[in-house]
Amino acid sequence: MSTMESLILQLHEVSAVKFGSFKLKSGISSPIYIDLRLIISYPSLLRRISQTLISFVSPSTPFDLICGVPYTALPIATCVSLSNNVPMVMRRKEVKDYGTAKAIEGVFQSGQTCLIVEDLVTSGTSVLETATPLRAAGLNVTDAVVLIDREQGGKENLEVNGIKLHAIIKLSEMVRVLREKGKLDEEMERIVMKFLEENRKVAAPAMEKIRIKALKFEDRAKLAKNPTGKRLFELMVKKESNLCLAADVGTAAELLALAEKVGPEICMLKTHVDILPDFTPDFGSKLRSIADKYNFVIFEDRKFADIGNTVTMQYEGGIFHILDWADIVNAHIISGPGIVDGLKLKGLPRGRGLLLLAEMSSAGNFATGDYTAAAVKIAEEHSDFVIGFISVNPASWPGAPINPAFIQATPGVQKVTGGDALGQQYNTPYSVIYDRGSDIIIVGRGIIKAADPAEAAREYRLQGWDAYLAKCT
Ligand code: 5BU
Repeated sequence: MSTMESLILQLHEVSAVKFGSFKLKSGISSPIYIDLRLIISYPSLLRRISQTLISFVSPSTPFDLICGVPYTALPIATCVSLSNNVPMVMRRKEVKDYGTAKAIEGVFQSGQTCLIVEDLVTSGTSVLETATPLRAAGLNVTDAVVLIDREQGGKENLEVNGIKLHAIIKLSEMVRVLREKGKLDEEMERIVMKFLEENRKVAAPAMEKIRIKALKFEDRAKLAKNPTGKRLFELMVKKESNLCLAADVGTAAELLALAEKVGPEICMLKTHVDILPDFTPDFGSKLRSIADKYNFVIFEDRKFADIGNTVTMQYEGGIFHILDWADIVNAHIISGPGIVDGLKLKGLPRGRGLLLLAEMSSAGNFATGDYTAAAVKIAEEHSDFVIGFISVNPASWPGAPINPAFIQATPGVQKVTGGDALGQQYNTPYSVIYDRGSDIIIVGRGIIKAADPAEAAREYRLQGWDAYLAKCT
C-alpha cells in the first residue's frame, strides 16, 4: 500500500472524512464531509501529515519561513516548523487596534520567501487571505502546500494570483482509494463523484480582489533600505502630502519661484533640467535651499537609458551635475541591470535613490508585462539603491501588492480623466492612489496651468492624501 493510500485510510479511520448527508456552511447539502480540526487529537497522524506535506514541496521550491492558514493549519505548520527547523510566522485573523497592531506575528525580513501551509483548499480564498497580508508585509509568497484539494477551482484561482498550489491528496483520488479499500459502496461513490463534478462546475468563481488595509507610510519607512526612500516616506507623513509637482515651466527663474509657492504642499519636486534655457551652475544649490526650507525631495526626471559606464558620467558630469543636487533620479531598464550598477556607484555613497521606469503613462508605450516584471526583479536585487518605481497600475502587477519598501510614483494625473494631443493619458488622484495602488501622484499641467498654482497644489494634495487615508482604513 502506498503512503498516500495509508494516509487516506487513517484519515477515514479517525472520521476526518465522512460520508452521508451534511449541510455545508454555504447551505448546500453534501454527501462528503471533511473535518481536519480533529487531527490534533492524534499526534502520530499530525506528525505524519506534516512530514508528508513538507516532503511534497520539492527542493527546487526554497523558502525561509512558513505560515499556516488560521486556524486548522496552525498546528500542522507548527509541526513542520519543529521537525524541519524552519521559522514560522503567524497571520492574525483579527488585527488588534491596540499595542503593536501587527497583522503578521513573528520575526522576518522583507524579501524573504514564505511557504503557506493549509489543510483543505476549496476555492483558494483562505490561502489568498493569508497571502495578501504576508505580501503586504514585504514577504514573497509563491507556493502553498495543502493536504486536501477539493478540486473546486482553488488551484486555478491561486495560479492567477501568482501562487503555485502543491496538493497532497485530491478529493476524487481519496474517494477512489476509499472505494477500492471497501470503505464506501458503489452507490455512495457515484453520489459523491456526481456531487464533486457538479460543484466543480459551479465553483471556481472569478477570484474577487480581497481588499486589505494598505500599510501606512510610517511603517513602510521602517522597511526602506535606502536613506532617501526612508526620508521620503517620513516627510510624506509629516507633511500629509503624497503630491509631486512636475515643474515643467519655461525658465529656471520661474521654476524657483514656483517651488517657493507650492513648497508647503508637496513631498517631491520633479524637474526636467534640460528644458531650462537660463540654467546656471548655482541652480542646484538654489533649489536645494528651497527644498530644505519646505522639506521636500528633488527628483530629476532624467530617464537614464544608456550602459552603466556612460550613465555614471551623465549622472555626475556635464553641465548639470545632477548628482550634486537631485535626491532622486530615474532610469529605464532597457539596457539591462548594468545601468543600476552604474548609477549606484555614484549615487549610493551620496545617499541618493533611484526610481525604475516600470510603466509609463503615454499611450502605446512598451513598458508592460514582462518588461514591468523585469523592473521589479532588478529593483529587488538592488533594494539598497532602488527606492521604487514610476508606475501606472501597480495593483495589477503579478504578485501584487509588491514589496511595500518600494514607493510607487505615478505621472499622468489630473482632476478629470483624459489626455493631451501628444499621447499623455490622465487618471484622477483617487483612481491612481486607491484603485491602482500607487503612492505618489505626479502632477504637472494640472497645477502649473491653473490660475492659482498654490491653491491647485493644495487641492491635489488633499485629494491624494484622502485617497491614501481611505486605503489605510
Ligand atoms: P503633466 O503636465 O501632468 O502631463 O506632466 C507629467 C510629467 O510627468 C512630465 O514631466 C512628464 O515628462 C512626466 N512623465 C510622464 O508624464 N509620463 C511618464 O510615464 C513618465 C514621466 Br516616466
